Amino acid sequence: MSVYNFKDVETKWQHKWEETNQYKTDTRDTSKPLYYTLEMFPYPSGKIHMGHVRNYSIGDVVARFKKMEGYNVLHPMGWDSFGLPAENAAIKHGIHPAKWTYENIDDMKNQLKLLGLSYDWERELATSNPDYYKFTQEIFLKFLEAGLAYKKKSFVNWCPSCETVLANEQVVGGQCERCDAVVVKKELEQWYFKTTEFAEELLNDLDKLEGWPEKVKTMQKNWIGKSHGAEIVFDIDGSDDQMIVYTTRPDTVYGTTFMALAPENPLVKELVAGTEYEADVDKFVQKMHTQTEIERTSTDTEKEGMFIGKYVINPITGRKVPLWIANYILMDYGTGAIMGVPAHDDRDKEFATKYGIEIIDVIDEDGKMINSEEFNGMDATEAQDKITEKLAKEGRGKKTVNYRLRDWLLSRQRYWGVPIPVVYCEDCGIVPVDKKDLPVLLPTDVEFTGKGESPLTTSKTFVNTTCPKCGKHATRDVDTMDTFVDSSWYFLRYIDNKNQEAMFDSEVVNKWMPVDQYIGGVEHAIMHLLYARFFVKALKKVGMVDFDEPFKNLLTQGMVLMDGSKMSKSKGNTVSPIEIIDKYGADTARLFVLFAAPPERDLDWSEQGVEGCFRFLNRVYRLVDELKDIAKSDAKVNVATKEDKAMRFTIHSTLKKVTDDLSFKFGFNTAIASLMELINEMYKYKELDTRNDGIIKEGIETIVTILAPFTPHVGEELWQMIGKEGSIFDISWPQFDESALVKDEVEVVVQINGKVRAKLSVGANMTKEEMEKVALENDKVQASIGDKTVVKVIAIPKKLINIVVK
Ligand code: ANZ
Ligand code: ZN
Repeated sequence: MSVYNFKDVETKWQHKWEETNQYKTDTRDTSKPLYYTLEMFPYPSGKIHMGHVRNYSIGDVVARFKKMEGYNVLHPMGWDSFGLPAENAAIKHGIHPAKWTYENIDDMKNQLKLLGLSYDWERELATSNPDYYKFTQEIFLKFLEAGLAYKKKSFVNWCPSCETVLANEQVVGGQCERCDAVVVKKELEQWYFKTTEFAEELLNDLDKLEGWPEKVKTMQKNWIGKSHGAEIVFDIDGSDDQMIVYTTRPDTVYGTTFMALAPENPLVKELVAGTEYEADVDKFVQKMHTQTEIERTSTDTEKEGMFIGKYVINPITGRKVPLWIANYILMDYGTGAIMGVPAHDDRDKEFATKYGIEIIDVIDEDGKMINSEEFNGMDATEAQDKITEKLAKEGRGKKTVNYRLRDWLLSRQRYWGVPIPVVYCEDCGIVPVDKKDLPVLLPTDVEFTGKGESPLTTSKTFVNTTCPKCGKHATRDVDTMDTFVDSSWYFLRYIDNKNQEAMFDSEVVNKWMPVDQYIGGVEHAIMHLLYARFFVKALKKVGMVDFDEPFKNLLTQGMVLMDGSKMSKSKGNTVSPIEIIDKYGADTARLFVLFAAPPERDLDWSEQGVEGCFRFLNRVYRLVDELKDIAKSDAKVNVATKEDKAMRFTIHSTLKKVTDDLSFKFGFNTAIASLMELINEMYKYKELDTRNDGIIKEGIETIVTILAPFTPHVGEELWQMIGKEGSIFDISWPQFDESALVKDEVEVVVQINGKVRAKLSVGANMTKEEMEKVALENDKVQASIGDKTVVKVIAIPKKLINIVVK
């Protein structure tokens, strides 16, 4: 008898898999159907956490099951290895970001390997490697050429005390996260990707994504934020300037009692130049720079504004109303200007009430127009169109749609990211670097002071270069790309990661994409998933791919909770996966995260739960160990007794259920639960004197096969223990035996004069005559008949026996 020694078992099989290259995938082999399963790649923080264990265990079951189902499975892993933490480590501890990153990758890779995941490590990539970011730069150039990348002035958060640019997340309540100084805005020229060009497609194609959770699609939909409305043109009194507003409510135009501009609207400067309002407006605009957009538009934030000395003429009524600037008007939404209708807009009402501005109702409680001249009495919904038409006729407005989605600001004033491959030449302006000169390498002679606009400006070797067009002196862009750029195309590179000539072979990529199953955290519902969708659409536009969407099916797994709250470093309530693996083994850790909750739900961590899984694996191990000789024999299935029949029924119905659970839904927990029942039945069956060795053999083989995708090391070990050669993951997923699922006995109803009087269990193949006989002999039936006379008996096989009495 041997005992389950998980350490030996796991080391043994991990080595074996590596030796035999068990998980290597040839992406050019299209002889089998293709299946691409992918888990979101991690940021190399240095340590895996339970969220990773859960994410990757789910993906691993999918990969192993699909492989056994006969697919050529692609299941890669890599590193999202550019980003701020590496740079912060450099500032804090003086370690170079590259050293910090690559050491973390090594550590984390070793930890991941302990989990026994079926990755093809030959496809590993790291976005910070020049042979990856070379192509990130190439994509940037393609987008630039196609007009999908452009440069524009915009504001960044600047901490005057740290003298550095801050990411939005580093600004808390208008203050610097590090030193509490008030953050100001600084205007810089920055690069954008034109995500808005695909706003409509990004919205409409959500309907095609049937394999995505509704909640994620709704979040994206809201983020894109399409609205229908009108643009209305107002004249500014005593000025040649006009003011265009975007409104979703043209029906309320008669109720306009003030107009307002975003403080940053360039029109503001122009209008107040040289007036008594100039100084105060300037102050107000400065103040606005200490509030984030979210704060400015939050309903909790007090509305603030000032009159700027001008009046605006309502194109439909001819009425003059005062022009204000207001904190809640954003520059980059609509036209950066509004018509204020306090009677029907809450924000406007709050503003008007505070500043004593008039309020005019233009719609009554029944939704009918009032105070609106010729439109009075009309339904407001109808008036929306009618008023827009009237304005359009006079050249004063038009129907429009508007999106909340903005273009993607990708410049970051950071070091540890992809250099933007353009140079600035005094004569030629912005000049793209030649493709043959890629990658533009990140220099290493950079100082990490935590100060200044962009660390790359401190490199002596990087900044100065020559213009690819005219050969004269030029300077490089000193910003790097947002790391979301890196993660927007990594799934394409995996398919052809060794390609040095091209980012990928489009022909192969077109065959494998879209990813069949993508798995990751719901925190990526908007940014990453939307950016990746944009990338695919943009790459299609520049002719690199022929599909529209990156991810066919998406699973967003729930969080791992500890006593009901999220496990997190800051809460100090984390459980180290490595400690768990050390104590119970990777198979137990995997089994627990798969068994404790359905994948899309949050999971409560419980050490008892882990112990339970460990005991279960021991129980399976003992069972197989005890019965291994029978399993090795060539015993044949022979169904002689009721118990034989029942055992086979359990074996095959479990197989059927698990196959269903794995094929059509992520029913890992229910699959494991039914496997546990099968094992209980097996424990009972083996004790019978009449047990059949063929059925035992069949049962053991089925148990080991079902278990293998969940706990692959134990799976392999038990497979070998019962005398099988080669890896269990090279066999085909077994088919259940339909005939074993046919029951011998069926339940039939006995009716007397139409009323149900008894239920009987009878042989499924009984004839009508046999059924009649059994029914009439039954005690209950006899009692019901009493002294009445049986007139007629009608039997319907497998269903019922109807007895007519008088
Ligand atoms: C007049 C009006 C009357 C409005 C009314 C609403 C209700 P959604 O639906 O989110 O697209 N708006 C327009 N541009 C703005 C900007 N740059 N900053 C802040 N608010 C802006 O919102 C469209 C509405 O938001 C527009 O319709 C406008 O106010 C305001 F009873 O115009 B409305
Ligand atoms: Zn030049």
